[in-house]
Amino acid sequence: FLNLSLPEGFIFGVATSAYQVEGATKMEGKGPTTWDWLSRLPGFIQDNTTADITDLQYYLYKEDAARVAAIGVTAHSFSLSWARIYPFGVAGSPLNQQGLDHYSDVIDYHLSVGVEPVVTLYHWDTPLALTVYYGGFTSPQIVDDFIHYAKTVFQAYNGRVKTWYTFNEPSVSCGFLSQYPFNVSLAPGVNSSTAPYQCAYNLLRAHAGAVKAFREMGIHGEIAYKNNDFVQVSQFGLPWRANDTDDTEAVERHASFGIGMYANPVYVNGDWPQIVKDTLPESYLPRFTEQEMADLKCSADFFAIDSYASQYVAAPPVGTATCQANMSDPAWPACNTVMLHDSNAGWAVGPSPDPASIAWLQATPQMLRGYLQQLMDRWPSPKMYISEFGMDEPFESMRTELFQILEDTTTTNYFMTNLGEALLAIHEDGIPLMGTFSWAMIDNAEWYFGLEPRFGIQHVNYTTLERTYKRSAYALSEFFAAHGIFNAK
Ligand code: GCO
Repeated sequence: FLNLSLPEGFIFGVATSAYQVEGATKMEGKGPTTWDWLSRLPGFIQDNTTADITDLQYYLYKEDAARVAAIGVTAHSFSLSWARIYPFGVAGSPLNQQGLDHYSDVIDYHLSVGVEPVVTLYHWDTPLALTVYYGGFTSPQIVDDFIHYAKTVFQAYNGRVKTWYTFNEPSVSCGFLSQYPFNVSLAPGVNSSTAPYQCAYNLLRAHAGAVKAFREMGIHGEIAYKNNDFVQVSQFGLPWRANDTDDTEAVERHASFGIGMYANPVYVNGDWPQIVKDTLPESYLPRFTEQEMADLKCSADFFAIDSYASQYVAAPPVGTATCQANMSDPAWPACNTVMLHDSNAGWAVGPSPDPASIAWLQATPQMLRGYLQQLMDRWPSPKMYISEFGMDEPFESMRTELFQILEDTTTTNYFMTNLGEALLAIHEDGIPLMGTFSWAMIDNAEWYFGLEPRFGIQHVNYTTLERTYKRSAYALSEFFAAHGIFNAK
């Protein structure tokens, strides 16, 4: 008989990020962000929407917090918009008190309805001034500016926030730099093939510096960053042929050039993975000083993973599988890993036949246990969160009536299957998982893809801004209540 209870204090969380839900992009002293600008470039966002309004959570945060409290949610992971607090981003430039006060109100309101505020400092929305001025994270100047901003918010919200993140998915914000159209011209001295590595180097030093300040200032709570994989968004690999040495090496490279670029310095030894150092010359990838390594090592109190999809990794050629170019490892041949979706595994969504749904998201909840095990084997930590998981419902955009849209049965199945695997991971494998955060609390602006993909467990009518729970919201509520986790406030 399996004991399938959840540990006491397990978090029933939902997640959002500032750019994706806040709207109000020009209100109350906020400076423009790089995404505010990018979303105005014709054709940059697939459906030509901006996030100027999106959910208007900037003004509707009380409704949103209360609505998730009502279904039992115990935490909301959201990000602060740096440009609301420092409109120009630069250390020593004017502070926007209204922005700082706004998030203070947001935090207080969440606490008043029993929803723990989980705060991320940076979820990709760089103040535009920093991008224009010095190329954002491709410049070492960002390190001091970020630490300065971090200290301001630590001080302001200390004692009210228990869980903090410096960065969301650094491998995505750094990795996709090379695809931004402005990157080369706006980052002097940094060419687009080295940009992801300069970014990784600067971002990691900004992370370590912020965590050092957090600890020196005696800030209450725990801090980490949110991991994900590199080669493609959130895809993690297991070897396709279990005992094949080529496939095992492919997995090793995939992991090292992916999560390992960030997790190795923070959770292992303060340094880049060996395989990465052996491959990339210093001109590509700056080396850390002794002091930087000391600051990086153990600069996280727990391990957080944004877990969406996983695939098998193989060394090519394997059957008819498509070849995946590895943008992070220039020393590898163009076709170095093959990403395979296991269509025999009994859970095969994606790439969805629905042209409107997200192509990269190949949901494979049946692989979650193996995935979590690999993470803990490679980058051990006393505590783990699934800081995001979710999917957009296939064919949702083809449904015309709200009552049809609300029946997000595939997404519901995805959440339930993942949570079932999570229970087994906790009880059978001893994974120290202490919370999961569903992406997303509500439908929102999905970066390049605009408003069309709907990841929310609540539907948002973008004309009236009305929110409605979907099937998945009720299912999550019932699952957690049945396992003794419910916001009783
Ligand atoms: C991410 C993201 C979210 C996305 C989500 C769905 O961190 O990748 O935090 O911003 O919207 O992953 O694609």
